[in-house]
Amino acid sequence: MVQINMADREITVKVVYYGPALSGKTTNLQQLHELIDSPSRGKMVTLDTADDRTLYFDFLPIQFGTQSGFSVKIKLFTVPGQVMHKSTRKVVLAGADAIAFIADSQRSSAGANAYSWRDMEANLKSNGIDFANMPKVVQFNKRDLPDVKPLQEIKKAWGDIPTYPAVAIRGEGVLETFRALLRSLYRSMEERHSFGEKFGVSEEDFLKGVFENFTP
Ligand SMILES: Nc1nc2c(ncn2[C@@H]2O[C@H](COP(=O)(O)OP(=O)(O)OP(=O)(O)O)[C@@H](O)[C@H]2O)c(=O)[nH]1
Ligand SMILES: [Mg+2]
Repeated sequence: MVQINMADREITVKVVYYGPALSGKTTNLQQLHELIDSPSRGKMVTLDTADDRTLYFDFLPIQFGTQSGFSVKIKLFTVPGQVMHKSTRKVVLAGADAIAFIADSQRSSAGANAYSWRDMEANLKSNGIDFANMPKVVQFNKRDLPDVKPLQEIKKAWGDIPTYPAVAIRGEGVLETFRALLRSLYRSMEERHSFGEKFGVSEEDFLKGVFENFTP
């Protein structure tokens, strides 16, 4: 739920990284945490088990200013991918403004990707969130591994939904995915709240605000 605080000139949005177990959701957030300059990024909170599986969620807050004087706060979350954590995923998804779906590119993971996508649709529905209008991008991670689905095949299968290849452990594709998601989020806020006109924050200003805080 986009929160707009006129008194403090502050906009807060929630972004969720969703996907099957071990697809690289936590790795994406860790990479973003490393790439963002420290005044803009908050402390990353990770709640996981001894074997690094997310138990509840990861959380990374990012904050930046725009030319119009509004500050933008982005709350980034990951869900726990393991099937048994379904109810936790539903809670983490509540109030989401945009979703990055992190899929595992290995052919052997196709079933797990599909299961997780349906699980996400169901959880959005039961949270009363409109799936069709949710800003979303899909990342096909782990391109470095053998026997991954070819990108052409992926593009064909996903049609209108933008897909981005990544090797998240090396930081490749992590920013591209995040940038595409924020662009899509901005456009959805523009449609719903006339964002640019009301707050004087253009798309360029919004994306620049985020990305000038990254050191490539
Ligand atoms: N080879 C390879 N391994 C990766 C890549 N990205 C992440 N991994 C590894 O995959 C494993 C799982 O990554 P996580 O980021 O913890 O996965 P997750 O999606 O958060 O998993 P859950 O929290 O269980 O849902 C870790 O050992 C990562 O180092 C990648 O691009 N290539
Ligand atoms: Mg995780």
